[in-house]
Amino acid sequence: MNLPRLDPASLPALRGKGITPTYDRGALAPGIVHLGVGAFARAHLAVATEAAITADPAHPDLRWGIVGVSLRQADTRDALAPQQGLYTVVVRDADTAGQPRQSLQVIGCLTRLLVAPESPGAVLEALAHPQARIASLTVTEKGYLRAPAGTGLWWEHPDIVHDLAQPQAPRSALGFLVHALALRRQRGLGPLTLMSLDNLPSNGHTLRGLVLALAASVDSGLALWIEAHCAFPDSMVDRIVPRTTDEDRDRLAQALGARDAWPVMTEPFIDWAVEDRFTAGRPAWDAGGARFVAEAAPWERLKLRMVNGSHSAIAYLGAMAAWDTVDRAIAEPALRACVQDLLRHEVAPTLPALPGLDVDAYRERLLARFANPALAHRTQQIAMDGTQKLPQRLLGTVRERLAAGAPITRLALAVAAWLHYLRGVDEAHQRYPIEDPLAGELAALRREAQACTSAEDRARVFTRFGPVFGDLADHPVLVSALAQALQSLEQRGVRATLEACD
Ligand code: CS2
Repeated sequence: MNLPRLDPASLPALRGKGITPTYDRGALAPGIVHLGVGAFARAHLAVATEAAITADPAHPDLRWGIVGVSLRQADTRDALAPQQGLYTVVVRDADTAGQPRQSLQVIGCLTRLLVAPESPGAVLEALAHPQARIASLTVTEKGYLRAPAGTGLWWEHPDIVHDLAQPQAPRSALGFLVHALALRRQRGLGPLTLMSLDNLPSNGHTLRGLVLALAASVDSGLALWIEAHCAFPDSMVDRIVPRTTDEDRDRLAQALGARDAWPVMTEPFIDWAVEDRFTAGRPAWDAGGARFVAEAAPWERLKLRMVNGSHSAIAYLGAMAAWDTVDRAIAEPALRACVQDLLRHEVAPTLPALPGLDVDAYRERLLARFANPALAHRTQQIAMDGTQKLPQRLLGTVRERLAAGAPITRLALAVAAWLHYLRGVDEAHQRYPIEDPLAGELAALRREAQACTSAEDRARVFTRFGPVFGDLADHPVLVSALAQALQSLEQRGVRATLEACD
């Protein structure tokens, strides 16, 4: 069927009522500059911002248009420029009878798209725009350029070296932020709120440390100015947003009555706990599911350990067993039981009590989210970048459990599943690449481990990998738990290992 492209002209004819923007998009100010305008930000930040703009439909708050910046690829801009930034959020799940259902919303607040490598100057100017108030980031764990074996900035990283030499044309998110703040200061403009929306513990605090370190090496006065004037609220973000497929696009076109080249697929659930510390105002994001909290770190810990920790466990076990998607994997009774026990007995006891939180209900709702059959979230997608994810998702919990003398059987199985995954071939003999910024180091580590004859020695070698295990190197209880899990995965496979998990 010959359907029109989604764009401002096609809006009036779209199927479905009340799914398109009602305010004057052309009047939106460029108040938010978002670095890393991938699927997650478009299904989370932009959805909450759209709700905030229209919280009072009679008086839309037009301060909050989003300028989306891609730091590497041009694909998002190429797809969305012909649509003038319009795209569809497709919320999918199944009804009580198991029938798939979906609801659609066309988002209007993404008003401009930039590709940093093509026009770094335009990105700096967007951040230095007098009407910009917030710079937000979803650049993934590896985008923060933290030193592999430490907590500070990775000074030797080629992008940092480049950004110090080329202030007019940075490459990294940190480089753009620091050099744009220098421009704002020079021009006598106000400061920005810098808001990380990535799955990192104390993400605002972490961002602050990195920005201040880089700024201090550019100009110590700049670092002092940023410290005194910019805010870095911590936030916990939660929404499952799988990669969009061609089939998703085709299905959406039929439902919408227009072709959208760059829609996002997500679940009904959305959560966002963000500290209410904004230096130049903020949208009423609570109209779109956000909660303003005094301290976000405990919510981040809950989310990283429960949601992301179990997600990574499912991803590695599922990928090895050739269970392609999260819902397929969690439908395996032995995997579900193992994840449930991991959450209940090994993760939950390490969590702080939080006002209004019923951790059992949180866990059961999480398992229902994972079981959503309409998302088809690929285990291989979640499996990428393990070195960047495991420390905050699983190893912090391991560390605390070990210090308390508490059992770590299932946590060790999850970590061992990652180590096992590094062999690059699943139980159905399918090969896959190891996508990780430290892939070279991991390949060398695996070679070293494979040269050992006992599982115990192999596990010991793995624990000496500083960027992931840090001070847990050679920990005897961890080594023995990992050795047992690794041996079972290697010899008996995922299913039998899970079935034997008591
Ligand atoms: C996932 C997350 O890809 C991953 O690593 O664990 O993207 C996860 O879907 C979100 O954090 C859920 O909020």
